[in-house]
Amino acid sequence: KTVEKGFYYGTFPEGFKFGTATSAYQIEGAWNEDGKTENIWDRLVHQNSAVIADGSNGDIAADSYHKYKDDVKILKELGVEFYRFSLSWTRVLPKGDVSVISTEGIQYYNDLIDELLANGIMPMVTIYHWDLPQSLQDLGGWTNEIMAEYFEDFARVAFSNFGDRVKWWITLNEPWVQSVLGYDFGWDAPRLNLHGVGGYLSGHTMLKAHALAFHLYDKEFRPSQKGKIGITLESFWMEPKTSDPKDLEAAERALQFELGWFAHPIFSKNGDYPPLMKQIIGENSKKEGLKRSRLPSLSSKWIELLKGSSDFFGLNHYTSYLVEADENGQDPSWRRDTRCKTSVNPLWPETGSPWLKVVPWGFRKLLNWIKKEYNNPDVIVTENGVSDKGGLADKQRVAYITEYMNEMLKAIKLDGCNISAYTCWSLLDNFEWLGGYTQKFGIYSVDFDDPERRRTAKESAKAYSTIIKNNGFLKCQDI
Ligand code: PNW
Repeated sequence: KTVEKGFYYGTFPEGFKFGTATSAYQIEGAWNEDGKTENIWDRLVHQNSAVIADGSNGDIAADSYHKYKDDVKILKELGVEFYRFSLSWTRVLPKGDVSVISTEGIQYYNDLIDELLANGIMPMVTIYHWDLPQSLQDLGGWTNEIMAEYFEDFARVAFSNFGDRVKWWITLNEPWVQSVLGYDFGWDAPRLNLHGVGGYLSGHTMLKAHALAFHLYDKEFRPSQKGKIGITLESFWMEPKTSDPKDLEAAERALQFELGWFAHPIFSKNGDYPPLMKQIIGENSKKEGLKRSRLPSLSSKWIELLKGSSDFFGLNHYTSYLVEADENGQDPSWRRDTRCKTSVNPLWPETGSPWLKVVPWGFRKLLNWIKKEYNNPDVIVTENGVSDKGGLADKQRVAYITEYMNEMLKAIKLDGCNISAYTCWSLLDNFEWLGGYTQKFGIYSVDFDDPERRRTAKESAKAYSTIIKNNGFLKCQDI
């Protein structure tokens, strides 16, 4: 029997790849060293430390700027095939634009990439993971469409300096989080509460930025460098709260407003924003007496540029929500436009992050939704993981990784989903944005009181290592 008590015993398809991930601001530190200048997170933590759970910042973080060799050592020990990290924009381009290219910044990433390759680990590079140069934020940040071109310029610097060795590129990490949490809710940097408008403008620019970088790579770099390039989107699974058709529709709406917003223009057959979003935001805008929709429209030129502009579907997934139809949120706002209320089942186990409950089966449902909605694209899971409050005996993380990976295996073997890689978030305990250092996501702990920032394997690192070694779940394995 392959499935026993809901657990699938078996292995991942041949060639399936395992990795782990971090992002620049969360681990590098050295915030103002060697010419690096201020980005939007530097600005937020220095000006408004009260909004960070422990008043902390990423000034030193895990100090990976100096300790990258330690990072590669543990990656090797883990046995992962690839490492996903991101580039710090202001470390490479201190002015935000290409008038100055930092030799030290380029050197740092060259050293890291070379160290990885020397140890047989493939680099997977995210060009942008939320740390916009403050100088560009001063021009309006992602609400200003010109940002798409600044991003394209930055991407060109990345491809031409690192593309001889980097064969796996991710343009943007989670444009939904950057747009909604950064420009609509007013939580994350740049912490603008431009509800109902700013998030959609930001998302619009981020989509264009992605398309420009994709086509730049495709035309000018792919022929010689022969790598892959895609985008990473995040999504909760949205489970209808009841079987009332109203709640079924609400759950579908919630998925379209989070994942569909960015996935539909890129991965659907017709392209453009999801019809549901266009219709609802258009109607709401009209009711509000506006002359045009708060959701900008994509011209046919951009619809064509966006369609199919990703070699793979990068997916970050952590948890699920229960969804019911409701009118709530500030008027106007992204939340209100969704006409949904989200909640959780009190039986879902809690973790170190208030928004994250353990719901492994939601992962399989989400993977199946993507398969159906976007014609079974090649999915690369670019993040999945869980937080706790710390400690090396992280039993909950071992269970989380095991169960989520098992649901992913079922999606592959039983449902025919196309999934070719899995990335565990995160390699290290790090600066968890507004959560500071109070929410630990690492499979390695970092001693933040130790100037050496010593890294120590947690039980989950060993468990993940075993899954990788076995390429899945063997019957005899003690789980
Ligand atoms: C990811 N949410 O984002 C990020 O890519 C990582 O940088 C981060 O450390 C990790 O998750 C853990 O939080 C998310 O509240 C953050 O909806 C928050 C949400 C979703 C994704």
